Amino acid sequence: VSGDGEDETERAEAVSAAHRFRLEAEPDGLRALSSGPEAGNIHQSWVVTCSAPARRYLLQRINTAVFPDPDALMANVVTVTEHVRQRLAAEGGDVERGVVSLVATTAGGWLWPGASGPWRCFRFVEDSYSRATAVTAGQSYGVGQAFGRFQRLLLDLDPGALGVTIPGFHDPARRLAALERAVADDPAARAAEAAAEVEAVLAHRRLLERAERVERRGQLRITHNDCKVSNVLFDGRGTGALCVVDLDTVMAGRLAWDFGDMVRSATCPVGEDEVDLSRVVCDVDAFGALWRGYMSEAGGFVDEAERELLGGAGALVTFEQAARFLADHLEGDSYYRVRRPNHNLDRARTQLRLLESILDHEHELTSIVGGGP
Ligand code: GN1
Ligand code: MG
Repeated sequence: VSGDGEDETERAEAVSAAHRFRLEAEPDGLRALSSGPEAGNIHQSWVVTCSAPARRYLLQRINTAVFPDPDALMANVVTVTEHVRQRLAAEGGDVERGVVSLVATTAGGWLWPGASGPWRCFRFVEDSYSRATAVTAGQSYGVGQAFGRFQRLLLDLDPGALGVTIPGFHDPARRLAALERAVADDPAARAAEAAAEVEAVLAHRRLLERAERVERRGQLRITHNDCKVSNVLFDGRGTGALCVVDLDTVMAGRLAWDFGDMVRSATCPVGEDEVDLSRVVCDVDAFGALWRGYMSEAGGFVDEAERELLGGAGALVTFEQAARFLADHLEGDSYYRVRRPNHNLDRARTQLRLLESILDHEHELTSIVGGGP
């Protein structure tokens, strides 16, 4: 049975793909993830179910417009998941559910070349769930803890061991230049209509100084680079976070980009798609919980220079994300999946509102962290 938003050709390809991986049983169910926190904005994902024995898998068709080198992408995912698994085993952690694991193709690789793009497959992390937003202090704590742990488990992997899957990924100056280019070229004829939002983003240009500071003072580590709430799996058997997912942008980077993304995502009770801007606020208590959760894992390795950059990181990454959504709107929605007209414009407005709220509270945030913006 086709679910919501499924396309027949896509589905047929997904069915073929399901048979190209070494599943532990015959697949008998297939469902597209087209909405909800698991769906993501980039790849197309499907859940494959088997009943004898009961197993679930996550099948994904990689978006090669965003990730032009899927082999290099998979090499990173393999390196990272193997390293995290070893580290978890060494410290008596949950090897089964504390890290995602890939399933090989019947040919022995990690990708099956479908007609519309390369496919990969993960084992489903059982009794786990993802959330679009963190609405309790415990959930914000869990987000900080999960990404902090992930960084900690990768401390002894050489950043040079990973390829660059997207060059200049966290680089607000580059993102702002792309926005200005999109305004000038105006390929979808939307610039006039979005002039107020463009102006609002450009008005925060001074935040670029923070980006320079992050690059200059923060040491190069392995970071996740997409630290949003929906990339954390929570434990369905108990409370708290289990692990992080979406390892496509794990690369050498600075802690401030990760922590800033956590602030952007885990201190606001509503998500990026919210249209009621009155609900878009940065909650200082949620920030406090996020910080405590993060430091419960990262307290042992964050150095003084890095720590000073974290209080101002939320505003910086929210600014960067506003520029990215707005540029994509002006470019005709070629990057992020959209589900309605002006979706990326709405997302940019939400980020702008959140940015204002973070800046309003920045005094309180920096006093929790120590250091300045
Ligand atoms: C994308 O893949 P997904 O949906 O988890 C994006 C992130 C953005 C995020 C905003 C490779 O993440 O950088 O912050 O959307 N990933 C990529 O929701 O661009
Ligand atoms: Mg994701």
